[in-house]
Amino acid sequence: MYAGQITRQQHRAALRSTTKGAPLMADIEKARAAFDRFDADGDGQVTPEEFKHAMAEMGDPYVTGPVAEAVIKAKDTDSDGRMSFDEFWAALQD
Ligand SMILES: [Ca+2]
Ligand SMILES: [Ca+2]
Repeated sequence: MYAGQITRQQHRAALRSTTKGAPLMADIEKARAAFDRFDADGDGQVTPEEFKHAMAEMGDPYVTGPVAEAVIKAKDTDSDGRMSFDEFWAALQD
């Protein structure tokens, strides 16, 4: 029965590592790469201006200033007018 206890613990540990809340490392790296593409000056915050430029470079010139602002505002949970990686990541989890 000692072995059974160990198995139960291992089982619980395995469950923990695959819970929905625990993102895969590859997902974070992918999100980080996407975020870095927006964050042109690399300060860890994406401004509406940076977002607009990035979208234009990716072939979408129709994202105007007000549109970019609305997109950033929708993800900007601490309302500082810019999107941090945490806010970007949270938006991806929806
Ligand atoms: Ca920036
Ligand atoms: Ca923010």
